[in-house]
Amino acid sequence: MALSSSPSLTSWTLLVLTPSPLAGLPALETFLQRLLSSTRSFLLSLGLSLLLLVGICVIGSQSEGHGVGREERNNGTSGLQRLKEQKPHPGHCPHCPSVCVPGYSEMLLRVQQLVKNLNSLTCKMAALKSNGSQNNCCPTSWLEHEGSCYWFSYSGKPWPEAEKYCQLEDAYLVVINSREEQDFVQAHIGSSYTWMGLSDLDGVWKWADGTDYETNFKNWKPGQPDDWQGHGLGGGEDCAHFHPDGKWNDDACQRPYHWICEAGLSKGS
Ligand SMILES: [Ca+2]
Ligand SMILES: [Ca+2]
Repeated sequence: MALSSSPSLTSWTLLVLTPSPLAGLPALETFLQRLLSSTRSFLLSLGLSLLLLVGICVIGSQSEGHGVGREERNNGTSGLQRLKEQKPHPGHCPHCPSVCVPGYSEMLLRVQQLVKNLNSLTCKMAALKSNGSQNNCCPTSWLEHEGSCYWFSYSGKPWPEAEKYCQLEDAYLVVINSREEQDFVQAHIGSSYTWMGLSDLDGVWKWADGTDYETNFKNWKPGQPDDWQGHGLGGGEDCAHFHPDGKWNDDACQRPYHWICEAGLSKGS
């Protein structure tokens, strides 16, 4: 009875309770606004933390500079160099290493890491805003270094499968172009035997991205490559890998070694 006596109220109730096909759009907008807002807040707080750390470093450096005196200034050592060269002083806190106040060098490393994180976040924000058209960042979990992105595996695969894995990631097994790149990779492979993008499956050594083998950087272990056939796996050794010390060896391609993918910096997601 009450419903039939209030037709307009019933209509409004139905209108409010019936989901509209466009109702998701404002909610999506609100969600995106909140997402952007929270990201901005995060960036802002990260920036403030960075400034605070830089301030602490500068103040600390200046206060120490008063005690260092003329000798160091005469030697021309900059405050930054001193921070880089300074080693932790175990005598400060011999019985509580886990709770020691970080030294300047450690603080400098943290500041540098914060700067890297901030750059990465800024890059990803720019990519988000441009809907991916201006993407110069490495994907999450890839390391950026000197214009390339690197991904280090946590498991092992035969060389052909590792190469396939990288190709599916729009990348290739790592190509070492310089001593500098060798040092970077070497610092991240730990104690694992690790495949690189170098093979001579058809009898001629070739890099995975077409880099010329003869003129390119090399770091073979003495006596390698030797195409050894005594391993009993059939054939010789046609795929190159890093030893834990960074030196290269050719080995049977079916061995399940770790691997590294490399891609240009334009790769991102
Ligand atoms: Ca390379
Ligand atoms: Ca060998």
